[in-house]
Amino acid sequence: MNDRVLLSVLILTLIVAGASLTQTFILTAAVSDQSSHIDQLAAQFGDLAGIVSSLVPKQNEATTQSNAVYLYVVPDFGGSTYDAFVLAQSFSGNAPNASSRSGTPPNNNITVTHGVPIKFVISNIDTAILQNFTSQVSTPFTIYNDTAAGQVAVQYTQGETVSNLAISHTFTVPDLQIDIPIPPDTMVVFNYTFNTPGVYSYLCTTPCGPGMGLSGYMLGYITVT
Ligand SMILES: [Cu+2]
Repeated sequence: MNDRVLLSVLILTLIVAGASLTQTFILTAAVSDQSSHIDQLAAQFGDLAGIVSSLVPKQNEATTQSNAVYLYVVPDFGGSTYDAFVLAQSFSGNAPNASSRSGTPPNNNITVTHGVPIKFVISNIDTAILQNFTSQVSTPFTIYNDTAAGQVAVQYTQGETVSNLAISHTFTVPDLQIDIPIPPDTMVVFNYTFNTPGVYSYLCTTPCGPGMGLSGYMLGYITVT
């Protein structure tokens, strides 16, 4: 083999090796792109997937009295801007459409027994900030936030003043001075013992859209037996 042939073989080898390297690089880039895209989707739809899976197994549970009430605040539950309080156990699996007024409004009415401490767990998947809440606490509550460092609980005690807390909604029972602020993307927990049987309305007082004051959406009733 003379020098010229040797040089040609060398150049050809370099071209083939270079092409193969380029191909490997493109493939690797495509794969890592795709997995970061999947991670992004998972982060974006994590909350939604969470609520769907938590609602589905409870569809057929009886709406019996219980010492714990699990309530979700779902943005746009009844169509665009119709936010709602949703009771997991009475959700039929079909998303209602409040704006067209078709179908039956969802049932978010609660039944509890008087004299028994009831634990309310309100999970808010709405990320909107609609009001700055300032009030003196009459019913103590705890707000749970998920942060990069884990879950952070902030307790509010009776008599304490809440100042300019950024919230999406409230859980308010006007007749009983219950006024619980609900910040975006949080879980709010409080205990309450109803002393007198009767029917009490609960509602959101934050201007959050046409679901306000609409039974089955941002308004429901608590029957105390
Ligand atoms: Cu609201």
